[in-house]
Amino acid sequence: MSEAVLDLHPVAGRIGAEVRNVRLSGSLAQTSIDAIRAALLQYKVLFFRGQQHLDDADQEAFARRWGTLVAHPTVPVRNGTSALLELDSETGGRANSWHTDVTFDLAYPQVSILRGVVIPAAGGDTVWANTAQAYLDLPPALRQLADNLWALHTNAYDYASRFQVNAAGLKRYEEVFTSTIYETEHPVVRVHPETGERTLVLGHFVKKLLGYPTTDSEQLLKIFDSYITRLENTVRWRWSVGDVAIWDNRATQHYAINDYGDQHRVVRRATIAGDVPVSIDGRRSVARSVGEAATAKAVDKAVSV
Ligand SMILES: O=C(O)CCC(=O)C(=O)O
Ligand SMILES: [Fe+2]
Repeated sequence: MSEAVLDLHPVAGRIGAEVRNVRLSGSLAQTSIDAIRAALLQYKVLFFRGQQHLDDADQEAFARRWGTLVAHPTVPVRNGTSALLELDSETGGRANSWHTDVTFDLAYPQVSILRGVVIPAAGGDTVWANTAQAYLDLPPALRQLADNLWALHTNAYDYASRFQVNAAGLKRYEEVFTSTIYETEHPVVRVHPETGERTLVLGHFVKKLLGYPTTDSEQLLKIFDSYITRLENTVRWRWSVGDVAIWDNRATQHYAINDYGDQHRVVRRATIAGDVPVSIDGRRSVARSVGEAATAKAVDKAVSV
């Protein structure tokens, strides 16, 4: 069934659409799920207002319609749920850094489904960027360069240098989440398994570009990141309680704006298992090492999402 059955309202010019008149649930008709998936592939992120009827179990039941629900690899699931990740501003859950979810994992999630539970009176918007359009925006010579690049993604990096994490928060997460280190090599350009589009696979889990000295890698990454996050390539969502955002995690990055101070904000995420990325020349991503790292510092919830 085509997306024509959906009441679709594009939000920004290049990414994002609101879907009206749908009541999300685990028992939606398959034709509706198919139409929502088709719209998601086109718009990359979809927004549904007024879904206050969803509780945690309902969110998980809806998420299961998309595939296999997967828990975050290192952050404990929310109590009473099978796989929900809660981001609570009072316990450090502020993802104010551009990323694609869980790219330190080999087959990182295909789709994330986020529900607004407690939303500040002002602030706390989330922004998504279109990584397929960013690829197309590259000048041909840069595109050619990207086509041949691979990057090392990891959940272990010096996050304190990149985020405004206070000392108490840092210590708490180091104590609580000292855990498994993941390292994965992904192509910088992957072929989307459903649309065939080429998308850039970068974001804050990238440690470096393979084959380049660190300083060169940093400079090249800055160039590619600038194409991903330019404002024309993004959509910004002003949350209300009960809103649900669904994004194609293979074709987007996102950033949760941390501009709401001490106001409380809680969102809960379900993620759907993805597949191993494939480069344009048919090579699959490679997991370098997955194991216990006794001396490794834990990765905090805010920055490991
Ligand atoms: O807090 C948000 O709006 C987004 C957080 C995030 O990065 C995620 O849920 O994956
Ligand atoms: Fe995220």
